Amino acid sequence: MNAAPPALNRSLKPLPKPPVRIVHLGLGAFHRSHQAWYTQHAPDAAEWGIAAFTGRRPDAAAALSRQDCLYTLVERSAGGDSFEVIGSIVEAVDGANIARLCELVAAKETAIVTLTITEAAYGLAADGTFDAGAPGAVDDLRALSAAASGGTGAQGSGVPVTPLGRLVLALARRRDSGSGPIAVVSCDNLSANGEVARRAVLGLAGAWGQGLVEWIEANVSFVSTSVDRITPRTTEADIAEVAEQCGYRDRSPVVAEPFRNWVLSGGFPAGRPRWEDAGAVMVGDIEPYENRKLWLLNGSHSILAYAGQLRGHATVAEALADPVCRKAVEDFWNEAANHLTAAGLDIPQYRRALLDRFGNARIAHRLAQIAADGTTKLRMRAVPVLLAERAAGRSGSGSALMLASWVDYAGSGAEFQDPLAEDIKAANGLSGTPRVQALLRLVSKDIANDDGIVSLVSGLCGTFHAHPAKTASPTHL
Ligand code: CS2
Repeated sequence: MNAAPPALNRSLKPLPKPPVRIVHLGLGAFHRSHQAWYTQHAPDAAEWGIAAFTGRRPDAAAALSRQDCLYTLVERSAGGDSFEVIGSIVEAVDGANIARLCELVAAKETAIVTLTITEAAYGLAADGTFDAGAPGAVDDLRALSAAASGGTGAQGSGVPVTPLGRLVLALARRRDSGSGPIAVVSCDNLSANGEVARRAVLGLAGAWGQGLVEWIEANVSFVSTSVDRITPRTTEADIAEVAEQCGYRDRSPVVAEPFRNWVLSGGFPAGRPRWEDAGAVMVGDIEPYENRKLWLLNGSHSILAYAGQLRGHATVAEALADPVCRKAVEDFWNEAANHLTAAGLDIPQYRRALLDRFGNARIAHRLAQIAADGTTKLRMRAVPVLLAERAAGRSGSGSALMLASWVDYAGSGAEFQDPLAEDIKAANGLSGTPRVQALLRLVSKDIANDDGIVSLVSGLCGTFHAHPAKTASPTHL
């Protein structure tokens, strides 16, 4: 019988352990395949270690800590896998450990806080404003007040629940410690994500009081980024493959496509790694890049997620191979391309590359994973293109079809996560056009108030049929 392979840790793989200068909120697979990879590949990697905090659950931090924060990045191309041990994360912490978060953010050496906290976690209302009455904000404000009056940090008192609540408290500690300016870098798929982060942080800080708003305005640089690397959830088969191919036990490998992209815009007042030498791109105006990625990649992902599942598919590659889904994607891309005209975007090449990336069947990217948080995602992926098409005098049916596929999916009985799940349930109690309108209102008031759009979307409902429908023929395509 073969002996069990040794566990992955820093004595097995003695990688350098740089000092913490980056704090990350949202320790998950994407952070590990993307920002941690870029940090490891920067030429000054030896100076930049990451302390990564989990979101709701401590599990990922516990698993990673057991192997000294090392993990294997499996780069999965259509032709095969390659393996690399990543060591740029040097501390993995339970997100509820607010004392450690405050200590690290307040430390002079810390220069950057990066965020992958999901689109929905920014908690802004559909019109982009901060809502102090939202459930997360109410709980956070209670906790922040307890912290300000000397809360112990024990259960419930002084421990903000949301990542942004935690960040606001940690920024207050940085101000108190006099450690100076810092950059907050949003790496979530939102347009103008730096600006969104700024609004959310300032909104909460303002509602809390404490004079923090002025300090943040003067000392915190909110950097906008466009991030890209398809990173499906790790499976038991991936874990077994790493053991077999690498000869060690890694309970937390991460799998990603070979492609990666990071565009950043904004200042780093306390310095940053030379990520550009690892392929990141620093730009003055991020909007064209951001829209290209959010619309072409994420938008078509959402179409595939809803239409694909309605037609009985489970992964991106399966759905894309279905001509009905593929046509819906191409139609939407044609609409989006009308509004992606900045020099250098090379949309035809970008589309070709996407077809290759999505078609990589060795990456089992689950549609159910992409279907989550539709109300927040569609607001950025479908609505801007739809409104721009209509403003140009065209119907916008390609973008409207993305919304219709979500409306149908929301009524299909499939289980899915959404920050407005309760409102979706209530809207589903209606029928016909009023139901469609109530659902669209959760995505954007602008479109729900436009009768032409509501009737366009209503007319497109049913295009992909209810599942199981792999064999059904399309009616509208
Ligand atoms: C996906 C993204 O889950 C989703 O909504 O569209 O996570 C997508 O895979 C990444 O943005 C790729 O960079």
